[in-house]
Amino acid sequence: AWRKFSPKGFTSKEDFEAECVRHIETTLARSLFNCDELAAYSGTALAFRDRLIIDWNKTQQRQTFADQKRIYYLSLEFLMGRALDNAMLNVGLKNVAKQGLDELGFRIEDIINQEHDAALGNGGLGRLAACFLDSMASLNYPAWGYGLRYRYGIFKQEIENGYQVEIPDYWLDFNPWEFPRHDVTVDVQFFGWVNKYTDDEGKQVVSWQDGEMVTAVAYDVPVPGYGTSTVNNLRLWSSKASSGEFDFAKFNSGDYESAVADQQRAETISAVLYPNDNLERGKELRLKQQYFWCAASLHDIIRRFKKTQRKWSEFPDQVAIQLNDTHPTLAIVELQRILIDKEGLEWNAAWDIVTKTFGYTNHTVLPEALEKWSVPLIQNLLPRHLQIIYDINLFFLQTVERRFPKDREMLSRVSIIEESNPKMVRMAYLAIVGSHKVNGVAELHSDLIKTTIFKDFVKVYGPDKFTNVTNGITPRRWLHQANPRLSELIASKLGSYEFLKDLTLLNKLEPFVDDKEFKKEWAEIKYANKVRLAQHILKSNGVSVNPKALFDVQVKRIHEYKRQQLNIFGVIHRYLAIKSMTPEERKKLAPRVSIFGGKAAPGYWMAKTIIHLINKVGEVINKDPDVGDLLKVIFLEDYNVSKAEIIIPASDISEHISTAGTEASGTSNMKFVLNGGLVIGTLDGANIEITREIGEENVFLFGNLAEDVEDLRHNHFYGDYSVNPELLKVFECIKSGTFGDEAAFGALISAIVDHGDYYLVSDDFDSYCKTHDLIDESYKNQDKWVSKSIQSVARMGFFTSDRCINEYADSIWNIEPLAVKEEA
Ligand code: 26M
Repeated sequence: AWRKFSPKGFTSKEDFEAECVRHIETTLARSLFNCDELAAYSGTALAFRDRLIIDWNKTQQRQTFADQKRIYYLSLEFLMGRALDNAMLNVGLKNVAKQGLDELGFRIEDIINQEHDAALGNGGLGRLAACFLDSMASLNYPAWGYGLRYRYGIFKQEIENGYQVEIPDYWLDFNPWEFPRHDVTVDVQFFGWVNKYTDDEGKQVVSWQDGEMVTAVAYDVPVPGYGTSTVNNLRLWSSKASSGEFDFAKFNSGDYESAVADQQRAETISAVLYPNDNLERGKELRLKQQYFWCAASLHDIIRRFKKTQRKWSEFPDQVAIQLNDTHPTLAIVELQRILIDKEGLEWNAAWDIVTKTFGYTNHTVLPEALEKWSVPLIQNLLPRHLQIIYDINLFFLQTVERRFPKDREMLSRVSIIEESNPKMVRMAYLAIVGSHKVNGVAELHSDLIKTTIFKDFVKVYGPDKFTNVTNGITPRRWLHQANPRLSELIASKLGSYEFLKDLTLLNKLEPFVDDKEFKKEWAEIKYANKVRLAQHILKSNGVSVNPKALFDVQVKRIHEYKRQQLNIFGVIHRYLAIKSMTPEERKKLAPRVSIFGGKAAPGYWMAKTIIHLINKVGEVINKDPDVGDLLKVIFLEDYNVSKAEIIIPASDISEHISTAGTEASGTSNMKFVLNGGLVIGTLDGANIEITREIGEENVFLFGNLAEDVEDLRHNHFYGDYSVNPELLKVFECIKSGTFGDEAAFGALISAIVDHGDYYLVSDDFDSYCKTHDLIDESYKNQDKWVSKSIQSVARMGFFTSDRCINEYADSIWNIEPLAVKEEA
């Protein structure tokens, strides 16, 4: 009977308004008289949240009742961005809200823009996790995400005098999308010592004693699917001091300050997201974060498993855990510890369960990004885990020895322990040994890990343990939400929005590649998106750019391997060319806007220098009267998910120009092409598969191949080698002070001239510039350009994260969707 009175949520415009107002007045206790856009956002979010909660509860009940295998996606990063627009899309009442807000005197876009991004991630890896959650819910997989509830997400970037400045991102003031579960807690132990003894019955007992306890508190975030009532759960852990007797004793004995200090130390664990991307620094607090989150998540998963009353051997039939990079590798050790120390299983039986449960995804081959933790650090923080790691290694090396007798070299190469000083635990090796499947994130990358960093493990386990799952992106956010007009145009030709669920249907656009009317609308939408970005640029940078110019975009984390330096050197090269042209020659040139965006890790000095150079080059070029509209250089501050949603639909060309073999996949390449942009790129990561799908004629490829990189690097030191002369002219220009403060940029030049040009900037420079000239020529033929754009979109079906998740489900998780009977 209570169901009758339970909130069903609104369906009409009037009911929406009533709900929105009710929430503003009662939930938020605010007067309608000063209802600003933030209040309207809050009311709208709460109204949609109510609708989600109903389906969320049902989904959780249904999944519990079905009692089948679940997938647990462990990621230290979930780069979710904003939630409201996505909630509206999935609930399906955006239009109702639009009309309602209109009547209340608001524009829905302004209301959506009030929301703070949930920026709990650095870049590609974190955004991939967010796309995966969207796909798993949309495909009705029973899936949970587990992560950390950072108080501070990735820092906000400001540019001051051309330099990056980091501002803390405190984002939790008002977050209607999280639900604190103060009753769902796990106590997590650190430090202490290991006690091995024989109990009264003569049994060997191992116990991890004393140390300190920190409590993990669950915060749940609903993850709605598109076109389904499935709403999955993202569980984020927050740290707080345990309210054990220990603390009470301190408070009571008058040691108030130290008790408060303990509390703060506990809360520090989930305080801040580490802002590194592809760089490992071995900080103790980072290891604490990792264990805290792994221990809490595993405890939670086991608690749920135990309710089913099954035997331990059935654990892998109920639970699949996917490790997003090596960051959660301690979960492997923790599960083994629980099974043998707490549940009394034999080592082998336990280890069999562990390896059947875990899968490991590798996201990088860069050596500086591979996690290693020092043995003394682990010894101190997690003494029992270190013993188990040594045992895992011992048993592993014994099997290797049986297969490769007397190959001592092999043993030391594959050992989980690196015999350095101090000794180090190689987390990727531990992740491989503890998982049944290891995957890379694009074909080239998956091949490379098998032939380079993990080649010995292919010899040990055979090739079948290693597989590829090429990344994908969710077309809901990256097409429909970011580019509603393009989505609508596509739907008008395809007859429905079904392509948002089955992206391969985009191939039905191919017949329109030469349709005049369709091409006109297609081009108009791109132009409108460029006008919108131009407005944004004017507001944020004070620079007026011509929306008719070719928009050339590179937005991603700043890293030497991604080669933003190649791009800005190319821009300077273009600037010099323009300066030396006659007015007649200039008239023939296609106007360009070079747009950059991205954050540098705060400690990554070279990356910060690249940002500085881009900004200084922009200052000079943008006010040079010889150049005018022919070239503008823009650095967009604080690139994040919601900025990406504006920038990506507005690009004509985007740059994916990493040194071949270094970018595992890239995912923004997929987003740009799906939005009708063309790409310039190296034969790296997913660029290769994108080219295969959309056709070589639709991609501007350049540069050396991955297979040649090693020899080229060698040649820089030992061959008859000289830096590209056109690039040297660029360096002369910088050194002459054209962009001010020439000393500031010396390191960028000497990395190439004096230090071996590790990223092959000089080797690829000529090919890069010539390809840009080709782009200029192609852009002049707008008709052909638009056809390429349409044809590319038509062939992008493969790159949906739905396909990707189905591949994981089939080849790694062995899990089926849970059918939903939709109510009439
Ligand atoms: C390491 C140590 C301390 C703090 C942070 C880190 C760390 C954080 C993020 C290390 C690596 C991190 O992410 C790496 C990453 O984003 N890799 C990218 O993954 C994408 C999804 O698979 C790929 O598309 C990109 O090519 C790859 O660079």
